[in-house]
Amino acid sequence: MIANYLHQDAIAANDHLASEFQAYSTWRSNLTQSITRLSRWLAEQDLEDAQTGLRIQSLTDKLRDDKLNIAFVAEFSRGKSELINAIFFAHFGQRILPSSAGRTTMCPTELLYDPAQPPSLKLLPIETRANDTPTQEYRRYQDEWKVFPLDLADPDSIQETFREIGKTRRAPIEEAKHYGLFDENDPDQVHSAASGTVEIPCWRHAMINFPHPLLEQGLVILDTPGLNAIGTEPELTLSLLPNAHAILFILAADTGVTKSDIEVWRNHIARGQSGKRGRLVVLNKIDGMWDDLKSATEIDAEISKQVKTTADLLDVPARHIFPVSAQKALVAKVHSDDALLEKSRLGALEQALSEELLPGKQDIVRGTPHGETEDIVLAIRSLLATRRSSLGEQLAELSALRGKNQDVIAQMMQKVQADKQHFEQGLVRFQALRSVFSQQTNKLFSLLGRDALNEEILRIRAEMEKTIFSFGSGGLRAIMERFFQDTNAAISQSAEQVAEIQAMMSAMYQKFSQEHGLGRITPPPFSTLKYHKELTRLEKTFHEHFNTVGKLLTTSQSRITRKFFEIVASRVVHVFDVANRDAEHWLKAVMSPMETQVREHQMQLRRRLESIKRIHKATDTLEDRLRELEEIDRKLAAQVAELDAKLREIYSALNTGFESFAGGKKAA
Ligand SMILES: Nc1nc2c(ncn2[C@@H]2O[C@H](COP(=O)(O)OP(=O)(O)OP(=O)(O)O)[C@@H](O)[C@H]2O)c(=O)[nH]1
Ligand SMILES: [Mg+2]
Repeated sequence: MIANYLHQDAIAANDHLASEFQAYSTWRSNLTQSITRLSRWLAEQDLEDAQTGLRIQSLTDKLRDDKLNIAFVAEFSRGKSELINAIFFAHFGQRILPSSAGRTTMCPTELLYDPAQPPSLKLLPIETRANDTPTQEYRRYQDEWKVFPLDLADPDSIQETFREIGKTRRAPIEEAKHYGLFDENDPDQVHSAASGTVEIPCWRHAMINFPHPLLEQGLVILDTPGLNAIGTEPELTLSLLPNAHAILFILAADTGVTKSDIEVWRNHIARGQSGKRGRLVVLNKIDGMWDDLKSATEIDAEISKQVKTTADLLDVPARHIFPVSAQKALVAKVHSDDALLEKSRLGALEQALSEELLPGKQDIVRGTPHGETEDIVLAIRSLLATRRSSLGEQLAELSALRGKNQDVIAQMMQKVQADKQHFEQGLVRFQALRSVFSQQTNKLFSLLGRDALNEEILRIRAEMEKTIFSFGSGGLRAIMERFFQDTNAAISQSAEQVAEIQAMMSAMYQKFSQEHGLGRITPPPFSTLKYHKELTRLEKTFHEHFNTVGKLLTTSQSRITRKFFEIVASRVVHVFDVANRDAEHWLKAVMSPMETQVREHQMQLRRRLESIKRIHKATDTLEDRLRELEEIDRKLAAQVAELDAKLREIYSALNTGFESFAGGKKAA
């Protein structure tokens, strides 16, 4: 029975999100195919060097692993889990994610699908919070997770297994403090800990591997526990939420906008650096306002009024707020009750979600293949152009020999030989340049490398340890400021190094083009701005953290601050890793066209010399040789035309998607 649910057809035809997602996946796979065709053709034509091959490979890998992240964020009990059930899992005919009054979801829960793994629920024990290792790191160590297999043929057992996510236990106060889960300044917590124990979640993070059609296509759903709780993983704020392509913030009509809702909104969502794109506000539980004694118009007016109030409180336009009833929508979908589904207003939210999410995501995804394929094609085209132009020179040279005597031919031979020698002298300079280049590259990598950064992190850790009992945030704040200054400085210095390499290569390109007629190439630009930006963002989060904890730190706040630092540090390491990889690619892109051109030029000189020698010795007739060269030129011209056609094909794959999205929107 379940097998049916997993099938595409099981998704209601009017499900906007599903159909838009399908269009997006098709777009992505068409694009991948056209890039693969280019790569195959280049290989057939013997035009694909190792670097081009790698670039195309990493491009298609990226397109295949492309994920789309949606996060559901709110205070507890606003209906996050119920809304996920209604939007994504209604076709199961029951409530898949546990949803109930009070705190239900006790740890961040990711739903995704990796076909390489069997369907399962994986849980990371809360005890792992005793050390400062971020959850992200634990993803690499599978044996730290407790795995529950899922029997897809049995929804009841799945439901039962998922209840594990909400498990809690009572732990001694000391233990809870150790995990950063107890705050002695919170009167509620102190009150409930009268017995010397407190209730803590059993798990720190949950991952659900589940073959849902949307998850199969790369959707990742993040359900979060009520976010304003002590012990919220800093990782949510620092990496999971900023990486989400869309965030749904959920309020409940029965509670209205409470003080803690506003805190969650401010701390986790509104401050998002990348504009307000993909942020949707949901006003859930509007069914509480349905009243048989009132007319539909009266009810609508009341809902509109609450939407308006909410919009004012959050400072967002009213049209960005979607009143729904998640619970009634789930019931309606399960019982195929169209009237109720309409009344639940879930359709409008689903449509907005797909319109916000997919085109925005498509824009991001589109950027890379566009630039990359254009670069690759340009490099190959310039290679072909060099071949053609030197062929042209050869043709002109040989044509000029028509009707000339042996002496003239001999003179010509000497001239080509002289050219060859001159170029070989130039090559000595090229080799010298290469060795300077590799020295400069080493300098660049020592600035961006892990070693220096790791040392810095160790140093900061030790300094934090020293200040931890001074109970003031001032010392820690100063330490963190230093950390960000140092890391920013390393990036700035690497930018200077990059500029030096760039200037040197430009000069070399210019010289080779003037002296030996090689094609003019401008080394591609390299900007370090995005790394600075990411560091600034991390630093800002840290400042906000200090602002919320205040001047005096309790021991548990110090502990949290330390954990916070570990997450920030691991993000900074990530920034440096990315910078390293980018720099490596850039260096290749700077050096390899030069290498290719030099190699080509050398080959052409050899061929030129060879053909004149043959004519000189009368082994070939001049006319035969000219015809041969003309034939080669025709083939080159055909290659250029074919290459351009392949690029056009990729462009059209890139753009077709856009039209189909626009069409989808109109149809919806
Ligand atoms: N009347 C009504 N109740 C709802 C609606 N959506 C959710 N609920 C109820 O609200 C309660 C909380 O829902 P959950 O889905 O568990 O809320 P949550 O935001 O996931 O809460 P936590 O997991 O505790 O953070 C449950 O009892 C739901 O049945 C709705 O649209 N209308
Ligand atoms: Mg929940």
